[in-house]
Amino acid sequence: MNTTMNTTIAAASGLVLVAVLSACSPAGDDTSQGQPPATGDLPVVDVYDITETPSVSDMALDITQTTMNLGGGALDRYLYTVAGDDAVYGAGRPIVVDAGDTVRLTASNATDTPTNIHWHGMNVPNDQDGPGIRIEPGASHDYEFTATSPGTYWYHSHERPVRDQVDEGMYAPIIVRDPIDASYDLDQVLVLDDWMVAGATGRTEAVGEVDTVNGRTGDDIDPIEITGGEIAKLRLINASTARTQQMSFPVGVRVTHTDGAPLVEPYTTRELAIAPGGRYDVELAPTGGEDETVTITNERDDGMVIPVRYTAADATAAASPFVAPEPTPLDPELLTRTPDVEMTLSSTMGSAGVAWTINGETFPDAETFDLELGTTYVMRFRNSDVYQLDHPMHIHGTHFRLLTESGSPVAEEVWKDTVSIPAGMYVDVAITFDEPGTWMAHCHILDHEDGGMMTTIDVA
Ligand SMILES: [Cu+2]
Repeated sequence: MNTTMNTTIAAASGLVLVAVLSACSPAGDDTSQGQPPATGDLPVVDVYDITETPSVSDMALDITQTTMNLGGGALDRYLYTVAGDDAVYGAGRPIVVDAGDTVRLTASNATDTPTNIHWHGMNVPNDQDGPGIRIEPGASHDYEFTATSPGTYWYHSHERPVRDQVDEGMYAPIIVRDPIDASYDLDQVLVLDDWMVAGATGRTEAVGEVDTVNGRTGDDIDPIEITGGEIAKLRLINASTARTQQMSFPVGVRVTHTDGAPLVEPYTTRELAIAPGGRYDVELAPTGGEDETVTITNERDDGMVIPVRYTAADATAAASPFVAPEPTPLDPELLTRTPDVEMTLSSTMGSAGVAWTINGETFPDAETFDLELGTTYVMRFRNSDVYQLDHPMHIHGTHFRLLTESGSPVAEEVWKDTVSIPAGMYVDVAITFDEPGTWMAHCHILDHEDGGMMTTIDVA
């Protein structure tokens, strides 16, 4: 694996040239009269292109209900938005701040259901984390915390049933910028999701049939525009409540961050499997002598297609501004230690449908854990689910380091807040909490979380 700072990614030769789109009309603002706004009618300004977006740390957020056209159907959904703002945020209002900023946000609940906000992946004080707060309809709540670590995060409801709230749109990106991010020619957030417009396609989970990128679908998905010699930072967020997004890139992209955490050893790939709740930051720096439009796609034949419009230039590939962190020493004892905490993930058929369990019980009856502040523990997630489903486990309040997968050491230093536990496998992680409080641990397939696959870790 290449660790040189200025590694660049050249376009693979032999790329199939997709017809270059000419005279492409911008996303229209000619809303059909009498119809709810279609996602294609969202403003021409791409609010998820944050290259020039100023950092704003004091803000008001309205949690609203609205109707949109999506994939040919009218969709009732929730929306994180701003009162009086003309922009329609198809994937919620992005928050963009600088590392070290104190975020002050007043969230007003204009929906008819209680809700709250969880800052997924962000190390915030326990009383700001979300699950312990309830914002009643018509009420508001002030959140305040310091955005300590730069990275790609998202914020979403953690009010049960969490699946209903998140699946129907109670989420948005929150980006904590590193000063070096200003060196990218393009800084683009890509929120991936699927929506149930006609109905669910999943067996036991809410899997929608309409795939979206930043709340748009089909031909309405904004293209990524890039010229030879430029370098883009793409921040991929999987907001799907149940589906792992299997992303394919037209050229190699360089992965710099997992779940907001910088990689000691960035790597180049053309495939990324992003579990629900997970994020990857990648760099795209194509070169080549001909204009062409290629696509970033997911695994579905009729899924998301993100056009990449490449303009040729007589330029060498751009150097990456990314600076990899120094490796964190790993105590080898952690690799062989009997786990301090073990969570066995499974499911049983109960009278009310499938019960999703941790150590044989469902939340709030599942085994809880008492851990000491600042102590490093080995935590094992064992997937014994008879349904042979992967379970992406998310821990609040900290990141953890991957140690082993079914006993095999993870070769690279990787930190995550959400890790997919493949069916029949077990994954050991090293975890240290630096903030006291009661923290949630749960599957981020939110049907499973609501169905019981959640517990708490008390840190003192
Ligand atoms: Cu699960």
